[in-house]
Amino acid sequence: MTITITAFAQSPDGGKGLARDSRVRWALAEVDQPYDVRLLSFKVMKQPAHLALHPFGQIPTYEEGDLALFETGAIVFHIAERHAGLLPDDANARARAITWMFAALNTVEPAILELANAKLLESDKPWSKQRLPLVEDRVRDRLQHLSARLGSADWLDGAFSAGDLMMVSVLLRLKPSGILDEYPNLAAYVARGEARPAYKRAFDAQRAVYTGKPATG
Ligand SMILES: N[C@@H](CCC(=O)N[C@@H](CS)C(=O)NCC(=O)O)C(=O)O
Repeated sequence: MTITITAFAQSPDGGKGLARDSRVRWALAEVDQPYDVRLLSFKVMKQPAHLALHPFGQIPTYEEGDLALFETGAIVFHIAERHAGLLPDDANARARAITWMFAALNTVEPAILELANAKLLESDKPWSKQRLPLVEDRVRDRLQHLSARLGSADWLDGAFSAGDLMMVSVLLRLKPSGILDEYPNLAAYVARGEARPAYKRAFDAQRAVYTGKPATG
């Protein structure tokens, strides 16, 4: 059955791989599933046809036959459940990998998004300079704990899993800030994720939207 995802026709990051379709593309590449991409303008994302797929008018969405999903956590989880390679077979290890997906999305990503918003949307506010260090320190707090848990391991819990895919995806947004480099094991962890052939395929596929090549995986 054909899988179709949605992505920005014009991503604010210009193809740096930070739009959240990238993590879905990465999951599909890891399990070797082809997919089509429907590119949407910001205007179309807020219109009824897309709102029927995504109640908040965002990307990405995922369609497969009569199944339509939104939220990258749910989408990557669905892909990982349906195809071997992203979740361990052992039930407890599987539950732990799923836990890391939630940790990435619920515990680490909010602090990182707050920092991105502080820089992008609040830099002209009179209180911005005072607030920024507080927001950065909240990110550091999360990274410090994550760094301590990862230690010298390659991945968060044994073999690479959907938990790592989600955590690396979330951490990637920090690269330009320099904060990630304060935690060399986390910087190396992200680099390991980016070095995976499936990540590279996904990155190139989202980048192709800007270089004029076909936007399919
Ligand atoms: N929690 C959602 C967040 C989705 C999200 O924020 N999508 C962004 C693109 S990365 C978007 O569509 N932004 C445009 C908007 O909100 O209008 C997920 O993980 O899927």
